[in-house]
Amino acid sequence: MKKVDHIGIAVKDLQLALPYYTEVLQLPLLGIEEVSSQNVTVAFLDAGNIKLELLEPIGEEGAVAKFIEKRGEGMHHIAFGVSSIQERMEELKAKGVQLLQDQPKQGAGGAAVAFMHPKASFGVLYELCDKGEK
Ligand code: CMX
Repeated sequence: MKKVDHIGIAVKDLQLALPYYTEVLQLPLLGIEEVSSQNVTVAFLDAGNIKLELLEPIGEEGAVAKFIEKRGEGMHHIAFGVSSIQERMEELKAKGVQLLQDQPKQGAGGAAVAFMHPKASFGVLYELCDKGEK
């Protein structure tokens, strides 16, 4: 794992949550994007070395909607920036780590993403995020 790329935070309503981040904490808003493969609308904020990703559910079926229903708003996942995601996934699988999919999916900004089951990571949902950078 090269570095933490972003921290995902589940919110019920992006428009309600954003002013806290942009006006109170004064973090620059980098962009807002709908990620239909994950049933979320996301907003990225610049927090120095890493980004914060606010995740608002679209509909009631996705992972973030379920998370908020069960656990409320708050920290949802930590994303590691990686290169060659398929190889990283194979390495993790060989070490017995349960991944949540066999193939990477398309995430925000066109990155290839995959998740490790939180049960495999002592209660933390980790994402691998490959933006094609070396
Ligand atoms: N962090 C830590 N633990 C989590 C968690 C999270 N974000 N989400 C669920 N869990 C825990 C639950 O508390 C539960 O633990 P217990 O069995 O002790 O109660 C266990 O994992 C199973 O969870 P669940 O509520 O039964 O929910 P599901 O099994 O339906 O889904 C998960 C959990 C992680 C498999 C699902 O959320 C998933 O597939 N996540 C990956 C995709 C994703 O999160 N996408 C949204 C982000 C998109 C983006 O960044 O663009």
